[in-house]
Amino acid sequence: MQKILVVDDAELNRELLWEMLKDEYEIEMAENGDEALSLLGRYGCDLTAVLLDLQMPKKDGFSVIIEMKSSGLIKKVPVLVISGEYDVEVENQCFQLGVSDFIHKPFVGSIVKNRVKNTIDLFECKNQLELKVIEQEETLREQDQIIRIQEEKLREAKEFNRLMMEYRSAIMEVETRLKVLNGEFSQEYNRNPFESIKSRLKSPASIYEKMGRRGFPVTVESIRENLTDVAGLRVICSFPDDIYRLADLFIRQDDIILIRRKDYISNPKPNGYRSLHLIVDVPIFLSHEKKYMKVEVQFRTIAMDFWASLEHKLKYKKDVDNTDEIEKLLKTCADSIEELDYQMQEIRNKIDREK
Ligand code: 0O2
Repeated sequence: MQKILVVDDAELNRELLWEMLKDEYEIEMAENGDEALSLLGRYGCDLTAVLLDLQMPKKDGFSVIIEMKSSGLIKKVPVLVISGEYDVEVENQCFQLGVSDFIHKPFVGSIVKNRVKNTIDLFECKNQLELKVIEQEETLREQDQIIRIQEEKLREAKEFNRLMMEYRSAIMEVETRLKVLNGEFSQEYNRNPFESIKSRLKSPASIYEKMGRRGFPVTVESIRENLTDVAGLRVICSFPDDIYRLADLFIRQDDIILIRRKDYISNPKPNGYRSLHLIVDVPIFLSHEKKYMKVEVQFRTIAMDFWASLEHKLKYKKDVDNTDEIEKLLKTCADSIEELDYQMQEIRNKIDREK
């Protein structure tokens, strides 16, 4: 049963209302404002309605209404004022404070019942509507947030894809320049300084991993600034001297900016790794601008490349036993490869001289 609170200083009125409403509601009674407030404090929102007389000794009905308004309870529990007279000003004041309706004396059973029931129903409808509006506002806020996140992701993806397009263009630029040099050599000296070119664009997962490992934020600007090997080319030459000749001709081109040169051929890594690495800034020509992109170009002989591929596999294979022994064997192979590369180069020189 729904619980209602009847507040009236006149016992007769309380009895009358109790008689009229007892079959439909569980009724709490108070005979003044103080008692009413203490019952409101005890039951709060468990009350379905409050029937409240205005004129009472000690604390009057107005004070109860004002306290219910300031605690916000008047928005949760409807108040029907029991009034003996029609006073427009008083009624307006009550409505402004949040009172839901008036029941005028003398009480007529059917009118009281209907007023209370209608007020409770209307109030519940109003509350449910308000709740729906709050829920919809929350849903809208969440959807707005999702849309903003998606917009941001899309924007980032667009910028990232553009960056990748620029790196791809830089790879094409370098590849073309090296192929032009190869073509010229083939024409002029009847030989090719390089056998093949491999290129690769670093995968998003590798980019993400490397940026994280180095503690850089993963943004387009930061990738552009901090990574030098998103665009990578590997130039496979037949002889060591071709490597230096080709690399020199390439970096002497007047719009290529050399950022770093690491010569692991004259200064091999302790494991035996040999290659010449160039980090360069290469211009690419876009519809509205010329942009410099960082590219890593590795030069190595066929034999060095064969060695590096095998060694790279070992590095990333966690389940290989006897790594010490394999590393020693690889080092020995690397040294033999160097010897072999220079011997082959010597043979080629001899052939050239014979010619
Ligand atoms: P991956 O998977 O080939 O891309 P950097 O990483 O370039 O900023 P680092 O390591 O000082 O800094 O540059 P370095 O020494 O020039 O190495 C760059 C790349 O050269 C490596 O890239 C390898 O491709 C290759 N490399 C260098 N050392 C070795 C080696 O001992 N063995 C083999 N097989 N390759 C080597 P990543 O990013 O390490 O690997």
